[in-house]
Amino acid sequence: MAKTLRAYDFDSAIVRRPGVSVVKGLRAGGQDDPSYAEVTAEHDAYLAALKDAGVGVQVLDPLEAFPDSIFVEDPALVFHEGAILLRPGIGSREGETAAIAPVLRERFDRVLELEGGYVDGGDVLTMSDRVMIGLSARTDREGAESLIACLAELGRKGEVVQTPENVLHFKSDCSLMDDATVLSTRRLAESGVFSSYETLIVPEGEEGAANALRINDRVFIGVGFPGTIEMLKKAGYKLVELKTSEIAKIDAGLSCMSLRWHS
Ligand code: CIR
Repeated sequence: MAKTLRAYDFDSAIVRRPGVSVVKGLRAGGQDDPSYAEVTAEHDAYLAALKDAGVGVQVLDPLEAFPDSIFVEDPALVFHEGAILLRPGIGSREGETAAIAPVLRERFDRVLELEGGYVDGGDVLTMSDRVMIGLSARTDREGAESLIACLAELGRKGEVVQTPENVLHFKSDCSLMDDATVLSTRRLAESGVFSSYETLIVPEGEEGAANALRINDRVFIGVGFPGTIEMLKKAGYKLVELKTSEIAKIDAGLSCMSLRWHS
C-alpha cells in the first residue's frame, strides 16, 4: 500500500543563493542592512541542514535584480500533486514569479497560475487536511479565492484566515510541528484559527521563533530563542538550531528560504 504523505514529509526542495543585492532586501522596520557574507553563511547552513534531513536540493543562481529572491517560498507553492505560481503582493518582488516559473515547469507536470489578486507564499500554511491562507498586506481576498480554486484543482482544500495586524506573513507567526500540533505566537493562537489543533505558544519576546520549519523527523528552529527551544525539546521534537539573525534583519525566517515537496 502506498504510504500516506504527511505535510512535512519532503524529499525535494529548491533554494536560491543570495545575490550581493540581498543587503537591500525589504524590511518593514528600520533595521540595518544585513551582511552579505553572513547571509550567505546562514543560507549555506540551511542548505546543509536540508540535505542532512534527506532532502534533495536544487540550488538556483542568484538573481541580482531581485534582492529578496533568496526567499523562494513567496512566488510559488509546491505540492506532490503540482505547483502553483503565485503573485507576490509587493511590486519589487512580482518579477520573481516569472524567474522561477521555468524551473517549476521542468520539475512538475502540473503548474497552475493564480487567476487574479496577490498571494505571498509566506502567507500559506500547508497542513495535512487543509491549506490555510492568511490575508495580509501582501495577500488579498481575490488572491486567496484564486488560490483556493487552484488548490481545488490539485485536490486540496483551502481556507482563508487572517494574519495578525502588522505581521508580515501568516507564517511569520506559526509553523506546523506535526499532524496535530502548531507552533504559534499567542496573538495568532488567540484569534482561534487553530481551534482543531494543539498549539505550542512561543514565550513572550520570542515571537520570531514561531517561523520554524518541520522537515521529516526534525524541526529547524532559530538559535536565540531559548524558551521555545526548551519547550520543543520537552515536547520530544528533534531540533536543528540554525542562526537566522542576519536574514531576520530583512524580515525573514526559516520557511521562506526553500520550496519543499515530496515527489
Ligand atoms: C520581504 O519583505 O518580502 C522579504 N524581505 C522577506 C520575505 C520573507 N518571506 C517569508 O517569510 N516567506
